[in-house]
Amino acid sequence: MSDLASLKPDLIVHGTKPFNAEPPLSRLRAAFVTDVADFYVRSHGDVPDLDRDLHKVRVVGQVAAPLALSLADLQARFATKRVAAVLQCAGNRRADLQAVERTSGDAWAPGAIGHAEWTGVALADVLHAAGAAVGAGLHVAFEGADIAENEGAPDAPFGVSIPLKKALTGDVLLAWAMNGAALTREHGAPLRVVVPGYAGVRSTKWIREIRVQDHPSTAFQQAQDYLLFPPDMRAETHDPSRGTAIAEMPLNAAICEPAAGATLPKGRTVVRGYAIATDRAVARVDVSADGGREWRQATIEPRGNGPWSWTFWNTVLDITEGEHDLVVRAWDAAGQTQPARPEDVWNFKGYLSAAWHRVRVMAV
Ligand SMILES: Nc1nc2c(c(=O)[nH]1)N[C@H]1C(S)=C(S)[C@@H](COP(=O)(O)O)O[C@H]1N2
Ligand SMILES: [Mo]
Repeated sequence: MSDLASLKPDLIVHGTKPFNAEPPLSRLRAAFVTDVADFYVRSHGDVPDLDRDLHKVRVVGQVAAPLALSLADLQARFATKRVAAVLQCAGNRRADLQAVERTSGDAWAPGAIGHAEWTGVALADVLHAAGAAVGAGLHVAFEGADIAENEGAPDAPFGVSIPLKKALTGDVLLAWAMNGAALTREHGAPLRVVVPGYAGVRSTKWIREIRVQDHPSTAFQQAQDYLLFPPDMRAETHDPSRGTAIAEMPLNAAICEPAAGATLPKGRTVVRGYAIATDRAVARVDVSADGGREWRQATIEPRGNGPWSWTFWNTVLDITEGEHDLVVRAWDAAGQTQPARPEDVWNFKGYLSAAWHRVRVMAV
């Protein structure tokens, strides 16, 4: 694992085995397309070592013609497609929920997110070539070549699923490159799934099997782990039937600069961050310098956003001497905004942490 840490020397490491790490927020905000070196890593087990030429992905289940495709087969048989998309962990910003009450999982700051240009083929094209069944209740299950370490359950191959309807949208990719370069091992080499708009967990790395079936994946990640639970549920009373499988990510925003706990000179202070509304547009970003009593509107930076990109925003606040709670909240094109308090969205697994983001600073 030390090799991964050395490839990503600036990341904040949550765990080394498996390697789980996120960039400091100033680095995350430094580029609209996140450098691979600054892109968070979230793995559930050891990184498998797959041969780029020999590895094949199987397409099976409710298909007329099962396939086994190497990377070269995919590149030769299907049109190459590029999609700019944010990938974010369902546990992004868990630290804010953890501050309310203990949750299971790593206390991610707002850096378990990144925006990349993915190159691959449309999963829809591959499913069509396999003669996949079509039907409203069908699902596409993904299995990785890694063995996930499952809390309270035996280790098993990583597995998740998405509805067939989502798989056929054309923007779901089998990707072999990130920002124009071959995927690195920790990001899923030689091939991964990218499901724009969905929690990162659905974007299966080291993909080895794609199965069309009439039910969601029964693997641990899908059936038991990545579920949003009501607030009364605890690890001891864990009942998967009371959870909702996490798919689309909620509206969210974070202040990347200044950093939490920073001491700054009083006066004009540049505040910068990101916002994301899944497939809706971010319509407005409000920033407060007094804990959320008064708000001003940040400037939304025009970047030629694709539908799955994030939004960068900035503003300048005039900050007086003393301690200040800087706060951000975004609004989407449907006029919805984020919940004010992490208390209101707390869940014991610490997922979908999307309350107003607060950063306490001291001006001198
Ligand atoms: N095979 C496999 N795919 C996986 C995972 C994994 O552990 N194994 N982790 C998932 C989770 S929870 C996230 S958030 C993203 C992280 O992708 P990244 O490490 O490339 O940032 O990969 C997803 N795909
Ligand atoms: Mo994740």
